[in-house]
This record gives sequence, C-alpha cells and structure tokens, in this order.
Amino acid sequence: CMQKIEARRDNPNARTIEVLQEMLEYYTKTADHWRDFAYRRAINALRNQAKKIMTRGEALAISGIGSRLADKIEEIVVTNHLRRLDYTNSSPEDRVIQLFLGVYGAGLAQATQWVAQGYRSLDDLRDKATLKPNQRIGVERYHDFAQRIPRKEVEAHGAIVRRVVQAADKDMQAIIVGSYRRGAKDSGDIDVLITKPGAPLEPIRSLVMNVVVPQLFEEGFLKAGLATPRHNKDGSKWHGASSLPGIDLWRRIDLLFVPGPEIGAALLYFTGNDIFNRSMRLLARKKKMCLNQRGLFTDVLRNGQVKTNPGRLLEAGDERRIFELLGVPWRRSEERTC
Ligand code: DCP
Ligand code: MG
Ligand code: MN
Repeated sequence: CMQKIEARRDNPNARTIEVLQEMLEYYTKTADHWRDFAYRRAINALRNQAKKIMTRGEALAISGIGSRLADKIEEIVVTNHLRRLDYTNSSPEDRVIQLFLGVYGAGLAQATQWVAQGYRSLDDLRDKATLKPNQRIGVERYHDFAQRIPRKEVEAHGAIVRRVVQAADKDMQAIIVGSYRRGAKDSGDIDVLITKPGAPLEPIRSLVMNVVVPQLFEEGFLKAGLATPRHNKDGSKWHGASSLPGIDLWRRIDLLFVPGPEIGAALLYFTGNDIFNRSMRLLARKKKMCLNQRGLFTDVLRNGQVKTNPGRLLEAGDERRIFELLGVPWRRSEERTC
C-alpha cells in the first residue's frame, strides 16, 4: 500500500480492474473486510502493471495477488466477466439485502432482519417497517444519498458552511477533507473539518452546535441531523443532510470538530482513504508508536490489545512531520488512494 500509485488511464488491465471493482463493491457493502482488503490490494497491484496480465501464473508472480485472486483474474480475461458476480446477483434475497444496505443507518444485521421480516422493497420499509428516525430519512432520501456528489457541488456545500463558520468566528476554519481532499472527481458524502488555530475542542464544538448548525438549518441548507451512534463519545462530530438553495437533492454531510493543535493528525485521518490509514496505523504499531486522529504517540504500553499507558505525544499539529517520524516519504493527499 505504501508505494506510490499513479493513475494510468490507458491501463492494459482496465477491464479486469473494472470487474474486480464490482466484486470489491459487493464485499465492501457486505462488510467482508478480508475480501475487501484482498481485492483492493489486487486492484492496486494490477494498476501498476505495464502489460496485460493474462494467466494465473502471471498474476501470481505479482506481489499482493494470491492464488484465489489469480484464478479470478484469469477467468475474467478468458470470459470477460466473473461467474461469481452473476451468482451474487442472482439470488433475489441477496439483491434485496444489497438494496437495504444502501439505507443510511442500516448495517448488515438490520438489512438481514428486514428481509427476514418479509420486506422486499423500499416501499415496504417506508409503509410497514418500524424505522428509527435515521432510517426513515435513509429510506425517504434513498435515491438522493445513492448519488455521487460532483466535486463542484462538494465545494459549494463547503463554501456555505465556511461562510457561516467564519461569521460566527472569523478565526475558525472550514476545510473539506475526505475523498474531496484526495482529489476525487465525485464523493459519497461531504466531510468538512472545522477548527481554530490554538483553540481546544470545546469552544469549537459549542459554537458549531449552538450557532453554526442552527443558522444553517434556518437558511434551509441543513435538512436533517442524523444520529451518530458510535465513535462520537466526545461529541466531536455532527452528521446530517444538506442541500443547495432551490435544489431538492439531499447530500450526506459530516462536520468534524478538531482542536487547533491536532490539525495535522486530523487532516491525515480524515483525508484517508481508510485503507491508507490502516496501513499507516499498522506501521506506527510496528515502530512501537500509536497513530490516531488525535496524534502520533510513543512509548505506548500494551497488555495484549489493551493500552495500559497512553504514551507521550510525538506530533499532532503537522501532517508532514507525522510522515517523517514514521519514516514514510511524504505523500500528497491526491496520492493516498490504496
Ligand atoms: N475513515 C477511516 N476509517 C473509517 C471511516 C473513515 O479511516 N472506518 C477516515 C478515512 C476517510 C475519512 O475518514 O477517508 C472520511 O470518511 P468517509 O466515510 O466520508 O470516506 P471518504 O470521504 O474517503 O469517501 P466517500 O467519497 O465515500 O465519502
Ligand atoms: Mg467522505
Ligand atoms: Mn464522511
């Protein structure tokens, strides 16, 4: 994952990659983390090949591709598709589960439960199921949330947030992160990091929650708040939906509150992608350090998986410095797609 990736449009393996990507999408949706990881690694390895990989043997010779993936690559080359894809798409129940997995706020357990309860369509869910408030919005705005957000529109949402943030406090900053900061031409949601140089979390959090968010609702830009069940114990984020003036198309938006001194670690974390983050964290662990969205720490004592000592902060404010301390050559945000 750590080597430099260059996008090659004329990649001789483009078709193979396309088919593998369809499979990857399926495994991502069904939360099959192992396959998800293996497919991403294989796709990445194929992207870096100068010639078309035709056989199992050629595929196996590439690091990052195991024997099962090698078989699949040969099958794609020979048949131009993958039987397994037809298979995964053939069961009507599977298709319904995939449909339900697209509902914001529904995981695999919930999707499976809905199928078991006899629901087969979004109309079924809307009219018959008992939905949590999140899920109701997820169902009603299913087709909105399913659409990719063009880069220009991500920028427009970010600009509206920034205007209101800076009206509340001219020293506060709003930075668009996530796939946008990786240079993506479209995004799944809009991630806006809100920070203020030198300031701790609290004044940032309360100003956004008490002033910025209400103002954005008032303007009609924010449409709904969505509960953030996990990973929000400290209240450091707000999830919701937003839309541009006069356009009835809701987008998922995340506001992320970051203390000024932690901006480097937060930029690194929220730029991702998730696989890149995973590999950076793994590397930190190997070097007896600990990397998270709040900083890079050293002297972390572990008893098995349990941290018995939080460690000493090495760096939090400077994204580049974190790469240096980990011994990783700097990668621009556009080069962090694994
Ligand atoms: N992130 C992570 N691990 C997760 C979730 C998120 O490391 N399990 C980090 C990396 C992501 C960033 O947070 O890049 C933003 O999360 P998103 O889910 O919004 O993902 P992206 O913005 O990367 O992609 P998309 O265009 O689908 O929103
Ligand atoms: Mg995002
Ligand atoms: Mn997000």
